Amino acid sequence: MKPITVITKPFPGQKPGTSGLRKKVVEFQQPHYLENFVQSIFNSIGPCDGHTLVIGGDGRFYNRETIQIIIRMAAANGFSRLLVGQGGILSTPAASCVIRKYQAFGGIVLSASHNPGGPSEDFGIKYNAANGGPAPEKMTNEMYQQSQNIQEYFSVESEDIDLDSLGKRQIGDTKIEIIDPVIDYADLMESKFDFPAIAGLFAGGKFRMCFDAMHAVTGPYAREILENRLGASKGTVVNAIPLTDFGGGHPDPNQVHAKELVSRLKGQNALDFGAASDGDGDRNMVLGKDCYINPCDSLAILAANAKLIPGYSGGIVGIARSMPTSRAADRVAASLGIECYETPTGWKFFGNLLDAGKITLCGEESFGTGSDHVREKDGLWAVLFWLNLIAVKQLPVATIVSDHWAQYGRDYFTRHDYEGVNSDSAHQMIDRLRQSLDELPGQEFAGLRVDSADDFSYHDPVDHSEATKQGIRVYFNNGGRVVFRLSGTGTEGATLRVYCDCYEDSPTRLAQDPQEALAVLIKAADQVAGIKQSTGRMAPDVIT
Ligand code: G16
Repeated sequence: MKPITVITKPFPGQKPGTSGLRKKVVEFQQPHYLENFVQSIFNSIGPCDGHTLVIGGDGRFYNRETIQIIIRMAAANGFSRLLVGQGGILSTPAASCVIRKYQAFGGIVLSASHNPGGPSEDFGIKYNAANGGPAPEKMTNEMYQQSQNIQEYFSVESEDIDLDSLGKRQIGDTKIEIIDPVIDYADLMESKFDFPAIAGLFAGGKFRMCFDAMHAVTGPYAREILENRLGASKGTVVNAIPLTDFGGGHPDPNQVHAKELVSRLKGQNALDFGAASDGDGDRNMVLGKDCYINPCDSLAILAANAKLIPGYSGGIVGIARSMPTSRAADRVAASLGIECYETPTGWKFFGNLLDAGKITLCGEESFGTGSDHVREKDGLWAVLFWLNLIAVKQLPVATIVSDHWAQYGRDYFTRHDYEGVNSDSAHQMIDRLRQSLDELPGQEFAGLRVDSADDFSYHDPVDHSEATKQGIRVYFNNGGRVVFRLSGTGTEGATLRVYCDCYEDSPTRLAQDPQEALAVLIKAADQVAGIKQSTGRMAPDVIT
């Protein structure tokens, strides 16, 4: 092993977004590009001497090559122990679990989440801190600063490490352990949920479900937990083999990209339960027979029923949701007499609240739900929570959902995404909205009057940091709310997200199609922002 120092120059734009640095694979493949960012991570968290680092990814194209580079650089930067998922695999929640369990210094997770994979698609890299959670903004800002001033990086000359067989390897003084990526996570799940009760659901063969792993990272996890430990029939998990290009699909668990699964939950021979997870296993979509559960409702329903689940039987101390997420969870929190925190989009904003013991559950409209068991959102955890709930209640999913609405009312919610729009026009549109905030109250759009409007800022109650410009909120006189923001995870142009939600408690109006229930609000949103004129699009690309 020979240490090497490589002279380099900064690349512009190595600024982590909502969740790490996401770019096209070809951008990462430029000489020194990846190495610069990895060294910037180490410079901002260092000194690294004597510490343990966890490394893994979602298996997408360029995962393995990147892991070899990171192993060499981690050895050169003084880490004494590296825990690497076998085959280079670790789902995002499993990485969080492993970091916490082995008290690592932190971890590097390679993923562009739900974005497609392959030589001309997306890649990503993110750092998770010692609590197992995404690096907070202070840390990612420091990484960016480092990347803009970098002059050299450190590596070693050594052979590639065998990533496929479990066991110990060594480069110089650095010990490398190739670990089973599933077992620690599966054990953690078993400690939280009533596995015998869930196994009972599957035992009679009457309860039928399908889990679509979308050829992404959760396949091995779902097979071990659902089929091996809980006894679901073989074949319950479909698209279970992680592929570098996700089989050419889009590993985004929503009704558009998991169409086949959705169709199996409809009609005469419909399954009782369906679920899907994304590229790196932190998102979830859950479905019942003829029933789609909006992630905002899912968070509220899990919170309302948490006491029925062994891992949460002592009750929950608080809930948090991202600002654009509907206010369904707030109603549950109010009835439980606990706090519901409203944070900016991004799981990293939940970390402090979880660490400080202020919340137990948290979630986002973007198919993310989680708890204090790790510091990431967790797709399979949400699926198991639902299965446990169904096993306890012995009711169809649709009944659990409608019972919830009957008790709390329903927060209709939809998100309209305009993808790959011209970045300048999108920013100009948001700037225009920002400048018009004072004039909006009192104005009418599509027959609705604006009550108030603002640009969301967050004051973290734990470390007192401020996050500003986190989304434009417009509140209307019918109780409806529209939020406009630009995505921080896209890699092409800009993605405009428009979130609409409105509360309804009339028992006769709880079962509408959200697009119909929110039709006027959607129209008002278009008029307030001039979406069609600014984007040149007549309709959104994705509706969730
Ligand atoms: C990431 C973040 C989430 C966020 C989502 C969408 O999820 O971890 O907190 O809600 O992106 O963010 P944006 O609206 O900025 O695109 P993931 O699953 O992509 O890592």
